[in-house]
Amino acid sequence: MLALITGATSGIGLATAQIFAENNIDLILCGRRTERLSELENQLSQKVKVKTLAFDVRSRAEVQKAIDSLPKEFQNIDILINNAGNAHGLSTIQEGSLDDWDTMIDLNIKGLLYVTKAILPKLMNENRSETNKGQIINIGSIAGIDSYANGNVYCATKSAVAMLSETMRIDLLKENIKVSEVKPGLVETEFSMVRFKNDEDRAEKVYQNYTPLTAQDIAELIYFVVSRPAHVNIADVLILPTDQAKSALVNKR
Ligand code: NDP
Ligand code: 8X3
Repeated sequence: MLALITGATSGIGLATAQIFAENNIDLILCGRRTERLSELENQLSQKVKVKTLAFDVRSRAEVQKAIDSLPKEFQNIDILINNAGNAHGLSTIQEGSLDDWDTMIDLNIKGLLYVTKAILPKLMNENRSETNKGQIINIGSIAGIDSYANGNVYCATKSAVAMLSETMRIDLLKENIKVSEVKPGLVETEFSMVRFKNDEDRAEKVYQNYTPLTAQDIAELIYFVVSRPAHVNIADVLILPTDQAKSALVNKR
């Protein structure tokens, strides 16, 4: 089995790369931070075959060039984890930054589409049989189904991921490809550092006084989803910290 993971340099993508390697899944690891990609390659290539690709998912040209550069042994991709994504800013619609909005739309929606489009010819491999399904897992969010104050554009991008996951499942029904969406609640990663533009105090507060999910929790779920038998598709999962009931309802002590 060979998986391509976007956003493998931190958080959920990194934890997923590690759990896949422990379970003998070869890896194509993507992100922009090349040093982190090299470190990961050194670490995980002790266990499985690893290829790294540094590109910005917002650039159609970079995405296509990176995928076209894959050597023959990394062409037959079985699993695509569309994980690269972030929130940028947390403001009302009247105060939000157009640059942040562009970044989120380009990253969370268009980036997911560019990568999917470039990988699909490889997933729709003619050697696929009824027992050898391809699989796409899109990382959405509770934010895509449950809005919160100041979440506007981030929530909208994750809502788009939810609808794209459903419609991709319809379009790929006859192609032997499963499509799943995993929607996490609050997970402690670099997500809030990115959202708050490296304001450490603000980022830390997001995860204080309750127990958030870890990236490992999400990676374990993703591995569960990819390790089901061919006839089972875990199509849509919401995973929350026990201390969270809705986007904006957290049992803080
Ligand atoms: P992190 O900030 O830890 O990881 C984000 C990853 O995305 C990094 O590997 C980063 O790599 C990559 N990335 C960001 N921008 C780009 C870009 N332009 N091109 C290519 N790669 C990019 O956050 P998480 O692990 O938490 O987030 C992963 C996914 O989970 C996202 O889709 C997020 O929306 C979703 N999610 C997160 C939740 C949370 O509470 N943390 C909850 C629900 C969903 P690099 O910078 O090297 O490019
Ligand atoms: C990330 C979780 O609540 O910050 O999708 O939107 S939240």
